[in-house]
Amino acid sequence: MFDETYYQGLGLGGAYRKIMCAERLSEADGEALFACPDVTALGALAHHVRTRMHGNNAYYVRNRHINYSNICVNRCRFCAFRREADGDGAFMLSAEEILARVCDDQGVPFAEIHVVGGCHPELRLAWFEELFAEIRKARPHAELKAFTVTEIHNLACIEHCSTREVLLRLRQCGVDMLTGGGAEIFASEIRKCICPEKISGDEYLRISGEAHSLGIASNCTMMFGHVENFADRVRHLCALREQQDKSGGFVCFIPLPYQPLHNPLAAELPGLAGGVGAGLDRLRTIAVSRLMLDNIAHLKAYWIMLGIKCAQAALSFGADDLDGTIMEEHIGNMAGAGAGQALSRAELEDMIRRSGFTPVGRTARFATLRAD
Ligand code: V47
Repeated sequence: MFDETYYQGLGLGGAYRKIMCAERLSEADGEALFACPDVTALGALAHHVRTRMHGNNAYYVRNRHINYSNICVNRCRFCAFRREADGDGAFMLSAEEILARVCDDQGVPFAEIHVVGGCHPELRLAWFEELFAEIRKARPHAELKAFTVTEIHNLACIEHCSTREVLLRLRQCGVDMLTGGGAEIFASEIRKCICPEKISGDEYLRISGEAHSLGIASNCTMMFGHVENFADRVRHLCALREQQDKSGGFVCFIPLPYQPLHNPLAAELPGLAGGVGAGLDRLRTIAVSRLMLDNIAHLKAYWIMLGIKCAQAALSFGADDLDGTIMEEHIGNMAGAGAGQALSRAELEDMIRRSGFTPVGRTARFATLRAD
């Protein structure tokens, strides 16, 4: 068993004492945790914290992902999904096709509808307003999670208005929350390398805070395992924590392991991601994230990008959520994530039970649902 002496021997005595007293960890603590060679010792600490927060519960959601288009003006170098408007494989769903997906639920409405695409050069906000109003009409009880803050910024540019105005209009037509994508790694020198045209980390945080101030919740992410180092990850986590202190609307943090297929970043930097130790790096990152993010309630083990076995293990390394049924996923799958596109509710519950946890259904904003 791991006791205080064991953590002292690892140089983590200070962090151990803070964690046991539920005190905030410093940036230096975060770096020391990442440097720890014993991933199971980190996992034990993260599991202690996750159990203190959520008991034995592990959450999942009956959800439907919808990617309305892959046409995107940003040319992020890690992205296998995006296309130029006239490029091979570019697509744009019609409102009818989107509504058909929302309603394709075998009579049991999805608890969450998750809608994202690229930063389309022309699509107007009015098109989405009409679409979201239709979705609301068709499935009034589903929670609607739409857009990354990057898309919010893009819509503001197209409409020549402020991001606040875009958010107000989306709130008006029934958007409950924003998705967490687009954060990548906040450090500007990393963004210059992996997503030079995307909004800055400061802008990601500013728009998230603005949404929170309007009562629109959001998730947040970190894409890791590419050109960043541990210090970059710790600073990213601390920036999210600082924003959460100010605006309080982040519901869930999602660590996204970089998928290296069919995107230029890996082609230019061979040896990236997926190599020896990648699985342990995922578990280590999940554990340290749980320990650093003391003010964000939930941590999602996104099975699409982690893989099913790693997502199950992650529940014992600090994660309390598996995401959901998904039904259709392109962003991870096109970049080589091989876990598949959909899981049934029974499969998710089975995964959770076999990992030693109690499955609890939830909505997008983590309102828990009665078992039936
Ligand atoms: O914004 C893109 C990332 C995000 C790759 O909010 C990649 O509940 C790894 O944000 N390797 C989309 N990551 C996914 C996302 C998400 C997923 C599930 C739930 C929620 C939520 C959000 O994936 C993108 C980008 O940050 N991404 N390409 C890649 N090759």
